[in-house]
Amino acid sequence: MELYLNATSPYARLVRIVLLEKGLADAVTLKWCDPWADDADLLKANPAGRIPALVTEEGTTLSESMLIAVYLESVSPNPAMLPAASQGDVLHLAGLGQNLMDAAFTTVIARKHYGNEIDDSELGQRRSRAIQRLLKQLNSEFGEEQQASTINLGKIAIAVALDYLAFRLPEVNWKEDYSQLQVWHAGVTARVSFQETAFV
Ligand SMILES: N[C@@H](CCC(=O)N[C@@H](CS)C(=O)NCC(=O)O)C(=O)O
Repeated sequence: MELYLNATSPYARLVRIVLLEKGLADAVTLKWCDPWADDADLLKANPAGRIPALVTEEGTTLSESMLIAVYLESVSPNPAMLPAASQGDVLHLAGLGQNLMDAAFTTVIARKHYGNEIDDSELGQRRSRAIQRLLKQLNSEFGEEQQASTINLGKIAIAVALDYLAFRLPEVNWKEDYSQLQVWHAGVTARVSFQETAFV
């Protein structure tokens, strides 16, 4: 398999972490690229020009991080990232994580293209409020009952989104405001799969 990616995409990092957790890293060739520069090989694989894009052994290209994660679950069911017994809970968390990722990523890209004043626009304000509401909810959901010893797709999505926030929007300062979440996040990101894929 081949995975088109860069080092700063939270979506590509989620896929890499799933690969590492499943012991599939050696089955994939990493194709580093710049999706914003219309990389020719990436455009051939994924006409949307977005990463992550996974080319399977059969030569089929998959896009969208969550869809790629679902596919990898079928390639290598164990260890399960989407365990059947708790699928509803895991997908609930995966959705919260993906929404946080989207709100943070869109903020970063909007700033890059239109300047920081875009934060004051109607959409910029909506994204900012969504980030705050999501953080509040995640902080309340990750109490002591949530152990960091097991991992799944939902926890991966949330931990990557939180890391991305700290990396690209440090002024949000979520670690200071949400101490419960910070403790949970530190436990998850201590895993080798997170350490090996840290944002740079
Ligand atoms: N919903 C997609 C988002 C993918 C995405 O936005 N990727 C960004 C990089 S982080 C990208 O390739 N952007 C290039 C573009 O939009 O042209 C997923 O989950 O994979």
